[in-house]
Amino acid sequence: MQTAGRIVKPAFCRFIAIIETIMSRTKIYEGKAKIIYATEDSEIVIADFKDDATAFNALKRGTIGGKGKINCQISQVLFQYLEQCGIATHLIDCPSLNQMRVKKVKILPLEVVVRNIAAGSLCQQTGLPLGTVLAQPLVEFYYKNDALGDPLLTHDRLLLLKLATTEQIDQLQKLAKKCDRALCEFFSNCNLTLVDFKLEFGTDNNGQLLLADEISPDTCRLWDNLESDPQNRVMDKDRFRQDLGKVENAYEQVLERVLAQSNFRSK
Ligand code: ADP
Ligand code: AIR
Ligand code: ASP
Repeated sequence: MQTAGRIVKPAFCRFIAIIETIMSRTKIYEGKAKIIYATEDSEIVIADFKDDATAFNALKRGTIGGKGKINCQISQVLFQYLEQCGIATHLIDCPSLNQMRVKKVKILPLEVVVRNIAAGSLCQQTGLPLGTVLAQPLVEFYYKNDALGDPLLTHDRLLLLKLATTEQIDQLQKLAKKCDRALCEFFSNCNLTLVDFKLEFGTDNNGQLLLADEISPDTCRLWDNLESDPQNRVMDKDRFRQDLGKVENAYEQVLERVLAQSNFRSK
């Protein structure tokens, strides 16, 4: 019996350990740019940043070498900075260069876009010339729904679809503008202009609204202040969208400047 116990116990423990490892790495969701894994704590998930790149609602697909590690590090610095500015985010820490431990949230199916300068779909849909400086930041809500092509929402459509209450819309607008002010200042110190960007928010188990997902060259338009050429100045996913080349270089350059700025701020 004793011999059997000695044999059974370690084998059983190994079995439990394997199950625990598998459980702790259960893939909850795989998206276009990240994989979300469960952890042993039901309130925490791991966001694994991939090198995969898509554009135009995944009509265009490719790979940007090193993007996962770059976007994860940039997002970490920016979330830490926004926390210092009083904005609650989902960030906990980064166990590796392309993995972020975050508070699990229920994502609001909204893409909150803030624009400082006309570019992208704003130009296509309104005819405003590229580069027009907006008198004040424009906050827009898009329905986060790939099947529908992420359509632009009006205030009344948000209410109609019960995507947010009037109070939540107001709160999200204020938060988005606060993020914009803080990020414009941060990027300006990196010699980058924040043209526009997309945010995602979610609610945690206590119902608290947290800034989630990522903030990176995949989700921001960033123009290099040291470049006047309209193509050379592009430092974000537009290089991939528009086949401008040197995509990896641009992402690496943004990371370098963001890290330099974060080191400067922490001194
Ligand atoms: P997509 O779903 O658009 O393809 P990603 O590939 O970036 O995007 O996948 C990451 C998914 O994880 C997104 O759907 C995003 O809304 C979601 N997400 C981001 N942060 C959290 C979080 N803290 N908790 C749960 N889900 C999150
Ligand atoms: N964005 C919107 N959906 C996904 C992303 N990444 C970001 C773009 C751009 C901003 O939102 O990267 O910074 C506005 O995009 P658009 O296409 O509406 O002009
Ligand atoms: N994120 C969307 C996509 O991957 C839109 C874009 O970035 O162009 O298709």
